[in-house]
Amino acid sequence: MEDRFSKLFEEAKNSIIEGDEDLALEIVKRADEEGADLMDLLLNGFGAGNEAVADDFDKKKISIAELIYATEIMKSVTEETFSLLDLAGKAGAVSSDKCRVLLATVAGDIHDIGKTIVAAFLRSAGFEVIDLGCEVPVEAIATAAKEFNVDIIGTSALLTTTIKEQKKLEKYLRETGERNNYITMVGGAPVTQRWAEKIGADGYSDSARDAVSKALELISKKNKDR
Ligand code: B12
Repeated sequence: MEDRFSKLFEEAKNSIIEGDEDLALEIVKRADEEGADLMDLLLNGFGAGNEAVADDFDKKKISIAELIYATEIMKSVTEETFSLLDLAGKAGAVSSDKCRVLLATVAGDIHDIGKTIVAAFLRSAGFEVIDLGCEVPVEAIATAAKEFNVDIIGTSALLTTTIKEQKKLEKYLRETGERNNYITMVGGAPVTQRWAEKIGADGYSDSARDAVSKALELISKKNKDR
């Protein structure tokens, strides 16, 4: 972040903590006009606010209603940022030699903020992304992967009770003989490299930035192995 924008980043953080949607959207507009890095602002300005709210929720300082409210503002800000960066729903805008990624939050899980950020990073790196949203059952993920002929399937799980869906997907793909058609990637707060290895997924990352480099690494490895 450039020094001249440090106040703006602080204001962005506070707008999420204070739950002030008008101010948050006004900050995005101002940042765009002033030439700030909007993705940096989203992740490290508004994102810092999101983390602070998450911490407060974990420490029981705020209620679930306040958390949901802050989350909704974070989503509006994310949408506004993506639309200014022309990243929203860009599937199809990429040439056919670019890699196609299917993303979904697994069945029983409604957490989609992290996955949406991963989708935006992949799109900005030139990947074509099909985002199936949240609460997506394994069978639906596999059907869509085949229909869209994707290279990578990435799943997100935020609950200790739902990460087992990632294991279920690996098993399903193996049993239906489709496992070798795809690279699989897993993510979400409770997911670890160890978990990825245990279930037989090809890649794991704990951040959107690393998800892009991991995806590129796995694609180039697959191309070499061909
Ligand atoms: C926001 C939030 C919510 C919001 C979700 C809104 C939304 N649309 O997403 C609301 C309020 C709706 C919610 C509901 C619930 N939540 Co909640 N929630 C959170 C919270 C505070 C933040 C999650 C978040 O957005 N993080 C920010 C993003 C950017 O990070 P991220 O998701 O980890 O994603 C990054 C990486 O993991 C990675 N990544 C993510 N996905 C992928 C995918 C791939 C392929 C790759 C490569 C990488 C990758 O890149 C991302 C970007 O850097 C967490 C606490 C926490 N500190 O994590 C609890 C938390 C996840 N929730 C929790 C719980 C229990 C629930 C509820 C069951 C209700 C409740 N009692 O709170 C319900 C779940 C309902 C359901 N069926 O899903 C628990 C889970 C506990 C557990 N061990 O299972 C947590 C940990 C809070 C807690 N300490 O209790 N929640």
